Amino acid sequence: ENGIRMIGVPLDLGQEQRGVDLGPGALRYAGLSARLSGLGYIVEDIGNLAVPVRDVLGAEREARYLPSIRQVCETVYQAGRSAVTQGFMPIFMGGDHSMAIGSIGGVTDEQPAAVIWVDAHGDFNTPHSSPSGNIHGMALAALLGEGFPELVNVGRPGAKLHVSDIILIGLRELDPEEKQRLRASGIKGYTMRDIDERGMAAIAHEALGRLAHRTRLHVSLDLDGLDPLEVPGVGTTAPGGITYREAQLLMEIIADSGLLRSMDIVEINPILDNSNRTAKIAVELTASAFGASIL
Ligand code: LYS
Repeated sequence: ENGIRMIGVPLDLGQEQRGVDLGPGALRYAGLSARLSGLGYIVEDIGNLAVPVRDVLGAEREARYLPSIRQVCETVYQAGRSAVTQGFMPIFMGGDHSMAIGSIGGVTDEQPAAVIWVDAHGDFNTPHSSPSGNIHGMALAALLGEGFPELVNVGRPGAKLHVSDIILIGLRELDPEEKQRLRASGIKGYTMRDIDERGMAAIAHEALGRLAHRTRLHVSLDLDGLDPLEVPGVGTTAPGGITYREAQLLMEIIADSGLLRSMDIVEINPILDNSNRTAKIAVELTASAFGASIL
């Protein structure tokens, strides 16, 4: 595949903060398309998928917007599946992280893929374990077959990933029950302590080694995995995150693997940002993941 397809998903229903629906525009204004075509890719941007506007969904609020999120994830799934079938590498521009239920489902429709999930959080809550009820904190659990059946069964019935297909990097903020669930799951997660002690290069190489049973890699990049001092434009900040340099190194090592086939860029909230800095950094990280190098 030498074509990249950009897919906007202005979904903000998985959490409470307004503004994350503006993420796709922020990435476009930061020059994502031009940056990738400058690397030699054919890039097409299919615009934004249809997402219901929160302001007209009053009655769904009690249900945490579950019906609408399910519907959007179905649409994202089909867009991801079509992109892969047509030989494109999709980049899903969020939107909040609940979108990944559709994107990762869609790109694994025909063939399995491994996933590197960069995040401060585990997104491993179920409706029972979640203290907030926000569905963006349940996305990974749904992909592994747990939680709302409406989300587990998006696109095709059941889990979309095996425990061994997924690696979390950047963890530092887990809810009490979520922490227990994650430990019991057997999912490999690298915490900030791991990164501090061992360095990002060692962790990136080890993570890719653990995922070597798959020939295709999806990166799910939640910008809150980075340090909020560097990327202030996110809704659920946690201090002490991945530095810009560490994130660049991770993306460059991912590029070296030659396995990257699809990506999510989620949780950018331009309203909370300084002059679109977060989207600009996201564009640079995406370029590195797709092969940009300094020299
Ligand atoms: N763990 C928290 C929750 O479930 C935060 C999730 C943040 C996801 N970006 O609400």
